[in-house]
Amino acid sequence: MKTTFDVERIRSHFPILNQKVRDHQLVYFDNGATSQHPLAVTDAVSDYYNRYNSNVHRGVHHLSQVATQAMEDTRRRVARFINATHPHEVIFTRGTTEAINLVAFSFGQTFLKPGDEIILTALEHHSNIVPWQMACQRTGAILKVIPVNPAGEIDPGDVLKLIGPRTRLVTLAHVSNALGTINPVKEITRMAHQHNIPVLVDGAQAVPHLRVDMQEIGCDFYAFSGHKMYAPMGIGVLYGREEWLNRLEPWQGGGEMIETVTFEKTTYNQLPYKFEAGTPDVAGIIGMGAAIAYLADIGFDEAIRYEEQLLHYATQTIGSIEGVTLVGTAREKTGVLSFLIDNVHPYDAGTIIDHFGIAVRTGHHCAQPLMDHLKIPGTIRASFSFYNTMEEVDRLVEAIMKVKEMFG
Ligand code: 7TS
Repeated sequence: MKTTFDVERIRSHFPILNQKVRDHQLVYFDNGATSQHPLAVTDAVSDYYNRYNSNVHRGVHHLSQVATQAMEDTRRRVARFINATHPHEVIFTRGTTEAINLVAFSFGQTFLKPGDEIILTALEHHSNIVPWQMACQRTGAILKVIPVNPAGEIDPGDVLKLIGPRTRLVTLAHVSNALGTINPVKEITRMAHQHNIPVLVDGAQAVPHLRVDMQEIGCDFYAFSGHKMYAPMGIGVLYGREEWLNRLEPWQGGGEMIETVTFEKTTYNQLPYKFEAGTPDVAGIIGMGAAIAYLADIGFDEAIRYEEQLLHYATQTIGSIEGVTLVGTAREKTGVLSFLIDNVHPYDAGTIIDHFGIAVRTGHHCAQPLMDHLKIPGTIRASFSFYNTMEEVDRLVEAIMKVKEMFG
């Protein structure tokens, strides 16, 4: 298959890819779990530690000012990247998980009462299930689940059926980590808003593969992780619409989130600092800024198109192997190919595939309710990045043939 995307040049930016694993050139198909990092990101992080490491917001001294400036530049860059209205709608968190927990805690505390309802889908990652269950335990609210069809799609009509007078929030993944389905988040947000219900979107698997635009989607909250989009581990973002963030109480107390403190009373800082208690991960934030700049440098739109071709090629080649069943065949998909091999447990298949130096993930992908819904124990999941190649897909095809031979 022909493509104009210069993948060899891109690969040279990722030194980790150039290594042998079990005597084979590494094929890294576990990008859904975490992506690798270009030199632009690791250089930015080491530059921070080597040249201007300092705590932010607290010092009048030079280094502190430089670090603070770099952090706030990144906040503006993130805001532009996702088309937020204001930089202060970008809250830095440890990742998607923490971002969702923040909303589940703060929103739950103020807005959930016994018998209230949270709507979510059957294909959520545990990170977008468990925090809501915990909020329900604290408040007496309950969860309502949007079903998934055998292709791995949700029907917006089902959302409408579930919305009722007690619905307080709708939450769903933009892209399923287990199946790759792109959910109709814009349409669902519009439906929820017609009933004045806020929407949280888990964008962990979307941000690396799609252009996400807060104005276009229209959602009230959007969570994502740096480490799945070429930025360091331990940094992530909660986008929140200003009016919603202003209505929520802080969820952690500490330095930086306050305006004044006495033993009698504390008043809180303005956005975004109200939600950023304690010393932030400045290096991670700077690395995230570098990752976004990197995506712009390589031509993110072209990279996205290339990933589409890659997924298409993998779907065709792997999907046509006899005895392989694709799991998740939604019309709109990105990033992920999940499959099963007849009579082979996903774990055994993954172990053999690893012997060929190919990193895939096997299991329930932190989406156990989805696996139960589909009545399968798990899947083998190849998840892609723009640094993967068609030849690597061919290597996976060969490895699958070997698995079949061994279990034949
Ligand atoms: N939401 C989705 C849709 C995810 O895919 C993940 C991580 C998370 C939330 C949690 O992100 P974190 O960065 O806070 O951990 N997904 C996966 C995965 O598919 N394999 O490993 C982690």
